[in-house]
Amino acid sequence: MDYKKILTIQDISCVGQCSLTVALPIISACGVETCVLPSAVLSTHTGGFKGFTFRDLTEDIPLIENHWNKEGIKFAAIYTGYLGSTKQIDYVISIINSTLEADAKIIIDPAMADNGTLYYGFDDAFVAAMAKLCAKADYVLPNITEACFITGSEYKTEYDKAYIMDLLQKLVANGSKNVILTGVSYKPETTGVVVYENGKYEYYEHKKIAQGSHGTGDVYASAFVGALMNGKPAYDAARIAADYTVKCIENTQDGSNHWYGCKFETAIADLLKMLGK
Ligand code: PXL
Repeated sequence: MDYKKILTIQDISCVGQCSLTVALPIISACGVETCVLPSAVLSTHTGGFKGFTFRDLTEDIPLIENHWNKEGIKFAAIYTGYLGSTKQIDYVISIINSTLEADAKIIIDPAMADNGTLYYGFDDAFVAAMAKLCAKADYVLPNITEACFITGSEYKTEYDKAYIMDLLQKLVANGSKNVILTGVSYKPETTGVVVYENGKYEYYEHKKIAQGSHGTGDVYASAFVGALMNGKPAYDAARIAADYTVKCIENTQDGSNHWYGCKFETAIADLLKMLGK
C-alpha cells in the first residue's frame, strides 16, 4: 500500500489552534504520516495575546537535517507554514534540497501577513527571503496580502479579476508552479479561492461568514495538503479545504467567544467524508 510520509515545518504555538497544532492532527487524520520540524516554540500565537514567549529553534534545523541525511530519511512532500526567522528560510531551502524524494511535492504557505499588514516581528528582509522560498513551490498558498508582499504589488480591498490575474501571473513569474490564492471575494456575501494551475484560472466561490477566525489559513493549508496527498487534483483539494474551513468557522460561531482560533476538531469527520474515507 502507498503510505506517504511528509514533512511539515512551522512553529508550535502551545495555545492558539494554529501552525503545527493544526497541521499535525489534520494531515494525520487524512491518513498521511506527518513528520514535524518545529521552527520555534511560542506560548501562544502572536495574533492577540500579550507577552508571549518565543524560543527560536533556528540553530537546531541544520543539526536535524544532518541527522536525517545520515539516516537516509526522505519525504514525499514538504509543507511549510509560519517560519520564525529569515535565516531559517535558507535552512528550509537546504532541507528541500537534501530530504525530498525525486517526485516530491513542495507546498509553501507564506504565513506572514493578513488584512494588508505583516504579522508581528516580520520585516522586508523576511519578505524577500519568503519570496525566494516561494520560488521553489509546486503549490504556493498565499492570501491576497501575502501575494502583494511577495510580488511587491499594491494591496487593495476592492478589486476585479484583472487585479487577481496580475497577482497570479506575478507569483508564477517569481517561480511558483501553481498558485492557490485564498480569500478572493468579488461580492460582499461570498468569498473563495482561485486555483491557477498550468496557466488555467478556476474560481471556487463559497459563502462568507462575517465573523472570521484566527488560524483559518493554517486549517485551510493543512486540509489542502491532506487532500492533495490523497491523490486529489489541486482544484478538488482546494474546494474540499474551503468547504472544511467554512464548516470549522461555522462551528466556532457558537457564542463561546473563542476568538483565538477555530474549532477545527469538530469537523474532522466532515473532512474525511469529503475525502471519501
Ligand atoms: O496562523 C499563522 C500563525 C502561525 N504561528 C504564529 C502566528 C500566526 C499568526 O499570527 O502568530 C506564531
